[in-house]
Amino acid sequence: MGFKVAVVGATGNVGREMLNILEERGFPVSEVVALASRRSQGTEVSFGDRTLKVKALETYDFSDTDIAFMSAGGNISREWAPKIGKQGCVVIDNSSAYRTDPDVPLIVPEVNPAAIDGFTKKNIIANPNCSTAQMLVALKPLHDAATIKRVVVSTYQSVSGAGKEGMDELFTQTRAVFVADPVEAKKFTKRIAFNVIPHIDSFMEDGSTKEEWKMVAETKKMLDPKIKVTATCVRVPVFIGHSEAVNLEFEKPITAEEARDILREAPGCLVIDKHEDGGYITPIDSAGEDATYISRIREDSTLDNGLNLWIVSDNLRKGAALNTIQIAELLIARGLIQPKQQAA
Ligand code: 11C
Repeated sequence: MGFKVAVVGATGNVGREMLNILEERGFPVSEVVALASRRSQGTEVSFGDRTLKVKALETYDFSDTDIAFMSAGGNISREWAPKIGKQGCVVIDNSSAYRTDPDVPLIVPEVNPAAIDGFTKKNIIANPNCSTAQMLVALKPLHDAATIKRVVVSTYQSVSGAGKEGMDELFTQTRAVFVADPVEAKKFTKRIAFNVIPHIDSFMEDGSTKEEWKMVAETKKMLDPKIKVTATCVRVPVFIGHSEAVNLEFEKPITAEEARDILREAPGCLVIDKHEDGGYITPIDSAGEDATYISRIREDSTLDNGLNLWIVSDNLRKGAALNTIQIAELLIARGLIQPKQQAA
């Protein structure tokens, strides 16, 4: 059994990672098609030891394709996802375009797998924002055990979240600082090399940013609408791996030792929590890995039932490409999709 799959946005950071992960995990494909906008047509991308020539999204016929993994930005998704879905191809969309649509499931397989069954309304499934996905992988088992009331999270987000241009800007600025060239900020609003910027995505009316709002809205949709979330999202000069300092208030008592034991058994989680020099995870350790890592688990004595955690994951993998492929694996595992070519 093999599925014909298309990767839309195949030349971007996340698109390339999707191709890597499809191949690494041995996803059952009969054919893989790399798509991007017309101006990238003919560019070559790797799929295992093969090279795929990128085709133009605008002229591609999705009627015999089973799954489209989309990561080409919100505007492309808003225009194309409904058209692709109507052609009977299931869209798994990495943009923010459909995440709060009540007719579109927003899925992290370790968190809310059963919600995927509602995908047939639009044939679209949304993949959450990277900072929410990794946080919820760690929070879900703790919520099941002791019911989270409130989350206070500060993020330390790598430049790869802003795409290849973000990575290039950190590299170019760092080099410019060393060779005493003028430092130019184009992609980010201020210099990112040797700096941190408390601003990701656009500003909202209440003074928060869209990235912070996404962490609130997506947590409520996937985990529990009753949970209160407040977030501060910060860009840091790290290439890959988002980190999060998370403070949790629970309804029921839970000790750090209990939380550590729960997280050690939880799907997708890896606890690295030795109380010694280097006994914790940093973003550079998470790059290229699938796990959501949890360190610095400790009780917060300023709350009745409070815990602090440090959560780190590769934002291009669990935060984006890996989670979209896991969503497709979930569709198959739940018997919700069959290859068109086999059914015909
Ligand atoms: C960042 N989290 O690090 C963003 C990237 O809504 O999918 C992903 C934006 C999104 O800049």
